[in-house]
Amino acid sequence: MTAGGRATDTARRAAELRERIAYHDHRYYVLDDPEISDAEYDELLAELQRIEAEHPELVVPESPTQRVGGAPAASFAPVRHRLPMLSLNNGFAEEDLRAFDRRARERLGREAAAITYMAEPKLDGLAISLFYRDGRLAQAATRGDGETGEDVTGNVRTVRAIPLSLKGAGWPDAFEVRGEVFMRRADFERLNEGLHEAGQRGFMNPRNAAAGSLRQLDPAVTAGRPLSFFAYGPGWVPEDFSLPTRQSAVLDWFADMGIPVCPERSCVRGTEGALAYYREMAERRGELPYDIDGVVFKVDDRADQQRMGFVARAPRWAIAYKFPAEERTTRLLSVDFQVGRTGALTPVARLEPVLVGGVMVSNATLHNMDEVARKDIRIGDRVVVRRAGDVIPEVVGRAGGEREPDTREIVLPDACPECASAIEQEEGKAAVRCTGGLVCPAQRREALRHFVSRKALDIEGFGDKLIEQLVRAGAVSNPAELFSLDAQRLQDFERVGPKSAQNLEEALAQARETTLARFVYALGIREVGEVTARALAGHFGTLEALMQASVEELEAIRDVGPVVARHVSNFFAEPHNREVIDALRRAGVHWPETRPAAERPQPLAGRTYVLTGSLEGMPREEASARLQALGAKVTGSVSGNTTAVIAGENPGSKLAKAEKLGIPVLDAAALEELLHSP
Ligand code: D41
Repeated sequence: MTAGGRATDTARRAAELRERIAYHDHRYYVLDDPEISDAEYDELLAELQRIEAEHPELVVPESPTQRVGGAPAASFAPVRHRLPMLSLNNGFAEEDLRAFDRRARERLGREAAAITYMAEPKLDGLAISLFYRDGRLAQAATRGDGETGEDVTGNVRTVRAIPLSLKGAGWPDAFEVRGEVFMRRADFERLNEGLHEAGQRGFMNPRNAAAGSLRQLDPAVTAGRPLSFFAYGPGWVPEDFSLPTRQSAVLDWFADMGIPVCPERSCVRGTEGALAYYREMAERRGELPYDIDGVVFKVDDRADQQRMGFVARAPRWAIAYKFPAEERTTRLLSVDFQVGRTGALTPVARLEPVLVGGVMVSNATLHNMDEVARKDIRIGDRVVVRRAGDVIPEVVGRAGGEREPDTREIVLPDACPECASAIEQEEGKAAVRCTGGLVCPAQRREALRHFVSRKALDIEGFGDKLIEQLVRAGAVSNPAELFSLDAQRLQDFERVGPKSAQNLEEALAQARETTLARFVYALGIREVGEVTARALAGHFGTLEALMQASVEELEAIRDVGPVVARHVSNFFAEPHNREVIDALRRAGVHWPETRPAAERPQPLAGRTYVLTGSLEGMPREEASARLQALGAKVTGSVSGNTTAVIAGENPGSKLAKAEKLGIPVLDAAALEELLHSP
């Protein structure tokens, strides 16, 4: 045989090995039905490695040998998602599912007919976006806040369950797949065993293991972590590419390309079909090779999905029906009172450690003293502890049976346990508060933790331990003072080396550029969460306008009730708060300004709508005029700049275009809402 012929044979063998390895990855990670042992798999991989070592020209980027992990990164680069990664609305009871189905039928005008849903287990992992270009994995990003995630391509390339190149042909030049990265229970247990043997701490549960492994800065570490992946839906696809018309068919198409999808997926009809699926999964939950925390139902027809659109970051056409939270019984050893950001004292139960839903629980909230009284809980009692997903474990109540003889009453302290200030109880309110305000180190600490948190100013590196030290040392007593810290000063603190001090200084520098919504949220005004903060920022446009707003003006904003309006107004009336805000601005914290509301009575400014089909109860011309009066632009053709398409009866091609571009579609009812929102 000629030298050329041998080279060809070797190339052929390498290709065959790559194919066989991909096949076995699929059997293992998708079908949960391996045909060969780990040792046999390792032999295939070793042979391929040998060939590639001798013939480096045969190495291709999508070879399984290339899943070893590249160079460690200093940080993850932000990735802006081409289409936002939405979240799922949750249901917890049969009634929630029935209501979901009823609304879906109403919205689709099909009260009588059963809707087909695609059902699948809800994996307990983390959502990621995969971007394929020319059939090769080009980029992977975490979900992040849904708008912007982190580039974890290096890590994801090490995940054997995720194909580096797609099978078959006919895929678009570029497109995005979304799914969940998770860890199977057996893999998790094996990983923990290995970590323990190496004298390292294991992970609490498979979810933490998956999240911790994916967010490793060193891909070589991720390469040693047995992560799995199932795709749950499409992301961005090119304008001129037609996806299959059904959700279930999209997933079948993914499977054809070698992208793992959950084999438990199934189409069901109506509420009854959905409930039967839920019950079946609840029963089989323990047999599945991975943890699930519920099931997800999605309207299967994608045109129907488009018609239904979404509200506040979650599609109207999907629901996660969660399994009931896990509960265990244990003993209440003692109760401490924790002071929160707003001074509220929360009774925290110290418990005899107990495993609840895979997590060791030794602390749980008792919420407030009214709840303690209502549940008649005493120290020494046996209590029921519940943990659901990521929420803080809570004491649900006293366990059944006779009360032990030696229990003690839970008593509220007469002063703040952190600063000894007086405590007060607002009339008619359960919450008890420390009156120390920002004199109280606990409140300072919590205010700072909130200020630097991800949804606030997102200042990386300021962990609980560092904040605690900063407050104790008197280095920082309010958020503005954070900005007077430099690398030099930060090195004075424990566990802050020169490198991390430099990183902290850079994080502070970056955080100075923010948005008004984040800034308002970061202030930590009582009951102002990110959604309210966004509403306030959007409505007023400038901080000055917001600070001057009257309670009446605030109350008039949608989603702002009288209580929140008062908290906002009180917050800005407080001289100390105004001083901190001034100091923050002097420290260089800034955001893009928009014009104040008074000059901008146009709440829909900057939005572009396209009308199509005949709208119930309103001629299209009228709809157009009213939208424009509120500042919106109304155009005739759908493009990337279109905010939403408003579709009535017999919509036509504009609807299809919107669907391709992933542009939200509103119906007549949603238009009404839009016209009446402030
Ligand atoms: O299994 C899951 N965890 C899962 C998550 C799933 N099966 N389907 C999902 N579908 C969506 C929509 C409907 C928004 C496309 C999801 C998620 N979202 C999701 N996961 C994390 C945030 C959102």
